[in-house]
Amino acid sequence: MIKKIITLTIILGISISVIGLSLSGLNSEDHNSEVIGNLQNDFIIPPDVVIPMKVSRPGCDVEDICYIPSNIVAEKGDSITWLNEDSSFHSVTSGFYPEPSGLFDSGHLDPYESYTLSFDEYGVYDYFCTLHPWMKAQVVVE
Ligand SMILES: [Cu+2]
Repeated sequence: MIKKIITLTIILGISISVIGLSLSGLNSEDHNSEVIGNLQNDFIIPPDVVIPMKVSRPGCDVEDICYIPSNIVAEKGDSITWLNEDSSFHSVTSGFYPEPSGLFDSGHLDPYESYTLSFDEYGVYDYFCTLHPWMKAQVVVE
C-alpha cells in the first residue's frame, strides 16, 4: 500500500513537472511573440501625410482633405511618409492629373501601405492620385 502511494506520488511529481515544462514552453512562445510585436511597433513610422477614408469618391476636394495635410512644408533633406488609410488603392504621383511630371510616383498603394520620399531640392512639388482626378496636394520644400 505504501509502495503504491509512493509510486503515485512519483508519477504525480513527474506529471506536474512535465506540465510545468510545457507551460513554461508556452510562456516563452508568448514572450517571443511579444518581442516580435514590439519590434514591429518600433518600425512603424508615424506618417506625415494621411490618405483618409472614402476619398475614392469625389467630395474630399471641396474641403481639400484628399491628402491630410494637403499642403505640407518640409525642410531640404526631409523625408515625407504617406500612409494610405483608405480601403481603396491610391497613388502619390508628381504633377497634375492626368500628366505625371516624372519626378516621383508611388504606384498603386494598397490599403495601409506607406510611401516615403526624401526631398533634397527646394521647390513646390504638386502631386495627385492617378486613380482619382480630384485628389491633389502639394509638398513645399523650403
Ligand atoms: Cu486615389
